[in-house]
Amino acid sequence: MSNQISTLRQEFTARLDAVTSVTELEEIRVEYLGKKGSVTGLLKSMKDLSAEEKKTFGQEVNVLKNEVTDAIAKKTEALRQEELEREIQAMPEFDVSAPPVLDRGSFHPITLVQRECEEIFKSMGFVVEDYSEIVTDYECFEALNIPKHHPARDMQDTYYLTNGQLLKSHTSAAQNAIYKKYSKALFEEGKPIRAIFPGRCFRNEATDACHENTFFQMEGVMVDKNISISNLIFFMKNMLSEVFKRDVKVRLRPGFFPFVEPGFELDISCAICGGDGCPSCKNSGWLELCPCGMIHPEVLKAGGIDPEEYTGFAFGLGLTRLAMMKYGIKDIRDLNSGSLKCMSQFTEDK
Ligand code: FA5
Repeated sequence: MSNQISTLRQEFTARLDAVTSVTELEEIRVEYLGKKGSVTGLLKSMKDLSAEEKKTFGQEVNVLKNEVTDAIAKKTEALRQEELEREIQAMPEFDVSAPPVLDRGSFHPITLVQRECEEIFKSMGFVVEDYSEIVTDYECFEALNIPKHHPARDMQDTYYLTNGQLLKSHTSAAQNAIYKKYSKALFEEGKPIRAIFPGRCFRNEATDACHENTFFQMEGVMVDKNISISNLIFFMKNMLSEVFKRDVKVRLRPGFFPFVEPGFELDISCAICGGDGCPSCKNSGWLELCPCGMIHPEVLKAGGIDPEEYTGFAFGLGLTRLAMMKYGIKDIRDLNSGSLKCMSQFTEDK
């Protein structure tokens, strides 16, 4: 019995030394440790032995089994390392002066849509503002009539820093700063506040074909004397027909946001399915694109503007969704994929 074990051990050691590839090694593993393997065979043969023999022989076979298992694991690691080194040796040396593989880069579809919207709003007298991605709770919620523990916060759970600041969940977080920045010119020179502020937003979101945890919005506000809902509808219609260069089907329905009164949801007929329903629009045929409304008096007050004298509208355009609709991108997650194959299709000289 012991002879059988030492013969097998010698034979295995010789076979292992001769192995040169992971594939060969796998064959050996099956030959020795597989269901019909030699070591497994020895274990099976124990059933015919006496209790005393089983004890000593069993121990010896188990020692052999462990040796074989360890030796195969070590050899696997060594072979993998050798293969890696061979691959590294075979790699061409990196040449900094070599011409780029791609002829040229391309703008991201969101950048293209953002720039287009900026041009349209600039032509209507709006200024373009930039704002921080990290904001305070006051800017993101309190100044927008969303006090602590307000249920509207649930819809916009975001990522918090240890100092209490947060990654902004919507571009509305810049509204307060914009009112404060431009109200002097409004009061002293009668210049209406007309500003758009595109930006990246973050939400703790379960992602799907039309929801991302990182996406872009473009906020717009206009404040002056006698601003009404008609002004809001006029600007929205103009912007959409300019972006799509054709008539697009939109619908306006009531929507609740604590920072506007009244508030609306502006939906666009899904350009992917033509309104029939698909995963990109959650099978409804419509995609929520641009909620909007008349700025709530409390929000104007927080921005230092008297709501008795001035009124205004605000909108929060979903830029990422607009890019999807404009370019027929079925899944929003492709936009953050970093895939050149996907993104380079949108190359435009801008
Ligand atoms: C807001 O964020 C409000 N701040 C918009 C607003 C501004 C209302 C001013 C009134 C006045 P909402 O959560 O619905 O609202 O988001 C606005 C738009 O951003 C949506 O219609 C959609 O187009 C886009 N959006 C929202 N969440 C996501 C997401 N997870 N992924 C991609 N786009 C999103």
